[in-house]
Amino acid sequence: MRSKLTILKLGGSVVTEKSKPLTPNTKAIKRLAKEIRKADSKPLIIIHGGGSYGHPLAKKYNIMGGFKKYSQRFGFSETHEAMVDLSSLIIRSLLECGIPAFRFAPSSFVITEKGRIRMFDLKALVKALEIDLVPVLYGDVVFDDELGFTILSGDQIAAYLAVKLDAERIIMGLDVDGVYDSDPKRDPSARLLSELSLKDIEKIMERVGGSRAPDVTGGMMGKILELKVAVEYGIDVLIVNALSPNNIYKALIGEKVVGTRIRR
Ligand code: ATP
Ligand code: IP8
Repeated sequence: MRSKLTILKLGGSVVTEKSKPLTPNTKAIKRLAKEIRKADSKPLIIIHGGGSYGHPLAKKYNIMGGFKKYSQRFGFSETHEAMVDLSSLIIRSLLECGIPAFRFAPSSFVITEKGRIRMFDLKALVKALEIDLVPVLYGDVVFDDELGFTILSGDQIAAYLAVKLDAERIIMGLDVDGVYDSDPKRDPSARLLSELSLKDIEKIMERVGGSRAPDVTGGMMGKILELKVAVEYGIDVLIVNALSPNNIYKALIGEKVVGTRIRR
């Protein structure tokens, strides 16, 4: 039987101003905390992305490509600290709204191998869920068996946890209404795909072509590639626009909301 666990991923495009380095979207963070409180969905794990906190630093120091020179160690630490800062802003807002949020820094208990999760110590996380804490994780720098270190995305964490903890659903909050047949920010005629099956995903991949490795594909394609694993396992995924007020609330309470539903 499913645990009823919900995994909520708040994209970096929502919790930060993605085009302005180290700029949070404080208004969205505070509103989302209120929506999450109002929905009172339990058990819940919140994961957030890097946006303008993690990505510019990770790029500057080429953390994704692995440990090549000693000077990168400062970038490794700075990227992590930026994520801790962003996470603190989010956790503070959640606490102020009466949500018992608790930080789990992935770099402390996850090891990857060529960017894919190899070891993930779930014990403390499970203990936290047992007492109704709301774990907050995020895309982070991580130690990697092959690369020395790399970047682990919040999307990979979301799919991994959903499968390992037998979650009921993953809700992804983004700055667009869902998955379109092309990037809606570049193509004004892009159409929203409100329902997607695994077969549809295969077709979309074929059309996009080339970018099959989730750790190098950015934006929506990388996301879908990561989520595919959870969908294959039977977990429902709902992608909604978290910049539109009440969408996350509605999604959490199971009310109909504009978005993309991905099912097996
Ligand atoms: P982060 O990685 O910082 O957490 P995020 O998860 O919020 O960010 P992005 O990685 O920025 O989200 O991906 C969302 C972006 O993907 C949208 O803003 C959109 O411009 C872009 N995109 C590309 N192709 C598509 C598509 N087919 N449908 C919808 N969005 C798309
Ligand atoms: O934004 C990446 O996580 P994502 C986090 O979920 C960093 O892809 C540190 C760039």
